Amino acid sequence: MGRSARLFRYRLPINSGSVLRGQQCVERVGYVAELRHQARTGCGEIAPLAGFSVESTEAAELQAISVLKHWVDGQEMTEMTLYPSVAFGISMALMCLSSQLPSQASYHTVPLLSAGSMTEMATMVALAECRLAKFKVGRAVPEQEAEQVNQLLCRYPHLRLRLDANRAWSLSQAHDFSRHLAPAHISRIVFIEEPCQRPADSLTFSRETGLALAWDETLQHAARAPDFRLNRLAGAQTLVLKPTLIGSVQRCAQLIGDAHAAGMSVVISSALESSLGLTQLARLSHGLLPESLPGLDTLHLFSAQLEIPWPGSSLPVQSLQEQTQVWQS
Ligand code: OSB
Ligand code: MG
Repeated sequence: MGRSARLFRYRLPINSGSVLRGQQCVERVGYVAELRHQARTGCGEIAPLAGFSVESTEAAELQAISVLKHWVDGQEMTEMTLYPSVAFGISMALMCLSSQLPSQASYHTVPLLSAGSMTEMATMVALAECRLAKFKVGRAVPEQEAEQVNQLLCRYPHLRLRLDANRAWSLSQAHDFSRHLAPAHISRIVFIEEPCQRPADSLTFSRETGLALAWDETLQHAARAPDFRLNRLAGAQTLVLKPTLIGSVQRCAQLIGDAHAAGMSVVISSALESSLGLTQLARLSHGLLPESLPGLDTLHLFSAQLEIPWPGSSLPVQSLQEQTQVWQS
């Protein structure tokens, strides 16, 4: 067959504080599967995210090894039910092996802002020439956060915002937030992700305020059901799709097609992958969603990149060879 494979475990220092409330992590652990066939190679990242993925790191490692063994032996893999992170990484490695992943991408993602980053000079410079940013809310008093959004939109008249509350609010807190938004700003909010603890409240909030709604947690959760149907997610304008939490590239493509058919937009987003996974997600987004800007601005949380640098990033790059090889065919 001429097939061989390796699995690497990486560990990279990260400061996830501004993105993951509560679930701080100081080290990101994940895997890279490397497939070889004759002179070609393809890599994919398998990195379950604690607090978001159902599978543990250890379970993903065991399953990845078993899938790689199957592949090296030339066995059919289509019948295997895989964890989302494993399905994503392996399908991505296969795509790369057969040169199906577009080599082009736009590496302009949507800058990720939080209240803390707003005073930083680098943020101000980036915003001056940026038309779309993402602002994390649901961390402080809703009224104050609305004020911050107002200030931001006043200061940068060309800016539009995606907001993300990660289900932080009750319906009444969500209304506290929207009441303090300047009415002229409502239309410059492209969407708000998961405003309320309960999805039903998010739907009510969106209907009552005219703020467009995006599902993130609700999508990742609903997509786990074996009988998942997209019509369960009706009422939102946008789906935020994290491939590491959804599954194979083919499944992501199917979901995107279904969402578009139902009149919804889709944004591909990071689950804190390393630069290797993030650059692949940028290429995937370019191929599947050429009109949509992905939410991949999470590399700055890391202190190092992995093997494939993100264009323009000055972070040091660790090679795959420096990581732990946990399996080899
Ligand atoms: O809440 O969207 C989230 C990253 C890891 C886990 C959860 C989330 C995120 C992000 C990624 O916010 C950035 C983005 O979507 O723009
Ligand atoms: Mg989100």
